[in-house]
Amino acid sequence: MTRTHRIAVIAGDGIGQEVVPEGVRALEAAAEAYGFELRTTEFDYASADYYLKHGTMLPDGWFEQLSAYDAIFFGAVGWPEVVPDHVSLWGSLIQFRRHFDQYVNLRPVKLLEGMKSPLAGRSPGDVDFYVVRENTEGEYSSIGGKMFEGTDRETVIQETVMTRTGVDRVLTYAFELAQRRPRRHLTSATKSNGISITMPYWDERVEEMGRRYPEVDVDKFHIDILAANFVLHPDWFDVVVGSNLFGDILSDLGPACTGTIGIAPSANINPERRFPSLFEPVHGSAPDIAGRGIANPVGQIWSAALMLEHLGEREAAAGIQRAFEKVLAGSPREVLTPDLGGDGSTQSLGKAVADGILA
Ligand code: GGG
Repeated sequence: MTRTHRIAVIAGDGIGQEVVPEGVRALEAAAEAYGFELRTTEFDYASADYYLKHGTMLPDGWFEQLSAYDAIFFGAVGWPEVVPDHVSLWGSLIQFRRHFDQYVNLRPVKLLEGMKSPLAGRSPGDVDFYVVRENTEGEYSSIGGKMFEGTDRETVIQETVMTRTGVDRVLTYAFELAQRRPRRHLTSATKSNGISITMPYWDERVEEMGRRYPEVDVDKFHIDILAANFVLHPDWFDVVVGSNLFGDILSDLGPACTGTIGIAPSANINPERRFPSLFEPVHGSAPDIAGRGIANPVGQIWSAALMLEHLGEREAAAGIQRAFEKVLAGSPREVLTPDLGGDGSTQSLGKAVADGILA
């Protein structure tokens, strides 16, 4: 019997419109090469265009509509000329993450053959780790308010939320991931000297969890020196777990150390599979290059591989991974996008990967 996967495709804003078709091209090639059926449905919401027409980022009934899919394949959100960034993010991606309880944001960081790391003396194999970002609470909270607006007593407050359930479940995911990796090493990111309530709480939970996973070697770092060590010693890391904000920052910094964030993928996962998980590149809508056809599609294509792995298509996921790694390692300039030192396009790179999947 043919395996069928129903995928909701949401390209969103800016370069999301350019890289998502290349991700879908890779998925279609994988379906053909590995013998499964892909049923994709495109949605135009979660975009500035939709907001302009409807005054909202999402339609009524989006939750029921997207719940009917096995996964969501997402591009990027953000077009600040039209919608303030916090309105577009809170009106779309954060709704998906929260309502579908996608409490793990898994972001692999890997220096691949052919990539030019800005770090001196680093070669493939030296950088190969995961950032596990808490994805439903933490610093991304809408609890707070403004007082005395427009006066010199103007006051703004925004709270950080950490719940025991929320912290423990993402730590459990990270510890279990570390336990399956050969090095069994977990690094926790906090700032417990300055942020004196929530961050020491996170540290306590790490210590408690560490007692349940004695075979995992645990390091705790303050975020500032951890960021420095991403640049100085990226080879130290295996699984790095952090709060919503710290995980977000580290998962841009990590890929930047490999040469470009254009290749970085992410999986917003509901590990219990009660709801669809969402797969998107780490990068945003990049208004500075949108519409020029030069965005790197590999972050989107790698996200497609993570999605297939989540859906149980392990061989197909590995096939996509092999294909883009080979293209990055040995393609002429005319295939590669400018962030990779080439003068090719989103489509030339996407096509080369799809051809590789089918080869
Ligand atoms: N594809 C990811 C995307 O659109 N990112 C926009 C952004 O600002 N995201 C913030 C976040 O991931 O929390």
